[in-house]
Amino acid sequence: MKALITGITGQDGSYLADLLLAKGYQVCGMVRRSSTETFERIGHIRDRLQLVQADLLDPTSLVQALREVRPAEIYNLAAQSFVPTSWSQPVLTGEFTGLGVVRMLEAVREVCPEARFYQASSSEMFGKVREVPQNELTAFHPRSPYAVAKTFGHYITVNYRESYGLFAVSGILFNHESPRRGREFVTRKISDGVARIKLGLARELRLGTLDAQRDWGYAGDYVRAMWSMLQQATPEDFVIATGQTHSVRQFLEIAFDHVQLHWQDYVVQDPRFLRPAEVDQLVGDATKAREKLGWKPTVPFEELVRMMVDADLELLGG
Ligand code: NAP
Ligand code: F7E
Repeated sequence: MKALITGITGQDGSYLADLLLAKGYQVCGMVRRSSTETFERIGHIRDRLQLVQADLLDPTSLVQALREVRPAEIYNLAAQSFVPTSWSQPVLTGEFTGLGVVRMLEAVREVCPEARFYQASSSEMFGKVREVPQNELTAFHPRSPYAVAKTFGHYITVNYRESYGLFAVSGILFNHESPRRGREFVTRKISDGVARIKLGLARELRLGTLDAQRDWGYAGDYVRAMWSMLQQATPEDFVIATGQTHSVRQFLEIAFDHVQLHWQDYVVQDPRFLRPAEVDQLVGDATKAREKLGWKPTVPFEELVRMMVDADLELLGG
């Protein structure tokens, strides 16, 4: 089996590549041209991967990449994925995260319509939530340019399945984290900040709202769900979540407790990190995934927080 992963250099791309290699797949990653390589997360498997250069902004490059690889499965994980950047760069976010999906789908239609296609949709589409918890039937109310772009990506995937009979599925994944998470996201910002403070490398940690609540899971568990969705007899969309929600404040408490410090002594609330529109609380209902995919999360919240703090302590030499 041959799989193509767009966004292989990102958090999820690297865990998915680990999983598919372990299953015996030939794994190919789509990477964009850069003056410096961004292969930090795939360094440990670099010699087992085929990499092709293409960009979501350039349709010809996508067609060429698919012609070169001829994948049986395509995981479209590439996107501008940081919510605050979507307000400062809304047009680019729309291009990457929204229109990038239809460019990929058009390339699939042209080159390999028999391939199975996974789209990385997001719980951010629920935004100002209509019901609690959120499932596959919950209406969307996106609250950022990122979420609006993801909503387009979601519906265009559904539409190409219904219009052209593609095996195209959309995974509506709630927040998932790991030691490979980008440092600007709140979980990694906290685990990195706690490690720096503990090691005497920093004195404070500046954050936005501490009240926001998220359904946080472990990225290694979530890539298993992506793969399972493409192994089903019929293409369907799934919510992937733990079913539990915690506040940023609770994340802070566990992270600082783990190194025997009090978060109140170090955390400074900084209005620069507040958003023009906030998503206050997300919590997912993954009953369908449990019943049809046999999927369930394996890493509880407290363990995830401690895992991330320990990894950052080790990385910084503590
Ligand atoms: P990430 O770490 O930010 O990785 C994003 C990837 O997209 C990187 O490999 C990046 O490449 C690539 N990329 C960005 N723009 C591109 C372009 N124009 N052409 C080609 N590649 C491009 O994101 P992640 O956390 O792994 O998330 C994976 C996907 O799931 C994203 O679509 C994200 O929006 C979505 N999602 C994430 C979560 C979550 O909690 N993590 C939840 C729901 C959905 P460079 O290395 O070159 O920058
Ligand atoms: O924020 C609050 C912030 O940036 C979580 C992406 O993977 O998951 C992610 O989106 C919460 C928000 O993730 C800071 O206001 C407080 O309420 O870690 P985040 P996100 O926006 O939930 C979804 C599912 C995706 O699809 C996205 O791609 O934490 N918060 N203080 C902060 N957030 C950040 N980043 N930095 C702060 O200082």
